[in-house]
Amino acid sequence: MSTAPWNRSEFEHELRAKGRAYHIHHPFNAMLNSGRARPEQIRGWVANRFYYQINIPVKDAAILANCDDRAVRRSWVQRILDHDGHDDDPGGIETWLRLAEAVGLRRERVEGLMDVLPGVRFAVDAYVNFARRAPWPEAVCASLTELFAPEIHKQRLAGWPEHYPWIDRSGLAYFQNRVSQARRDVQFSLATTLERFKTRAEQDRALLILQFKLDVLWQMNDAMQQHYGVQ
Ligand code: AHQ
Repeated sequence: MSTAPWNRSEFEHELRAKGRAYHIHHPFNAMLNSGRARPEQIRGWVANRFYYQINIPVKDAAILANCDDRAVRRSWVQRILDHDGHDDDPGGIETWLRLAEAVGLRRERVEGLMDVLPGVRFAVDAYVNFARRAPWPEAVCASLTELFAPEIHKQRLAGWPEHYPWIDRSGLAYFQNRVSQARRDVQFSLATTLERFKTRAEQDRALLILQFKLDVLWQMNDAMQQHYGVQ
């Protein structure tokens, strides 16, 4: 087996090839985005994904705390602002709560995390704890599942208004915001990963890290499918 490192485009190709395990292909997500979900399944998904959303800035703050590179911190700090909000931008967490209201959930119930399933909680906590302990470039690499995120957000924006006319369209603003934010975020995290994972052993490690994060997202869907069913 070759031990020579991949060149930049080969390494990027290997990272992008992991997309076949992205949760866009999970049966629960396929049900959501093909219009087959019942309102209580959508409400369950929104309430459980809220736990992921509120932990993203916590995860990103862990990366900042571990990062000794000022230029990287200057770029990465934007991710916290995107979710927590700043100035007159309410941020992604508030926008997710507006999605929750649009699907018929009460804010207090969602913020109280009453519906968060054990499998969702454990998967999200595994991601945050990984970011706390891993060298910051490894946690940057884990965020590369967002290579595949614009597609899943565009699927929701294209399909939900027709499939779920009972959801006020303004509630979908989160997905609209993430299409451009994910594209911007991934530019930085991909360049950083291609730059910092140089030997073939490091590149193989990067693929394992990306698989771990793909498993986090997949497990969240497994837990929701088991609890809410899929038809
Ligand atoms: O809304 C999402 C988000 O803000 C992020 C941050 C990023 C990370 O740092 O790991 N990953 C991510 C993702 C978001 N939405 C998911 C979805 O399916 O709506 C996709 C997810 C990702 O691909 O990692």
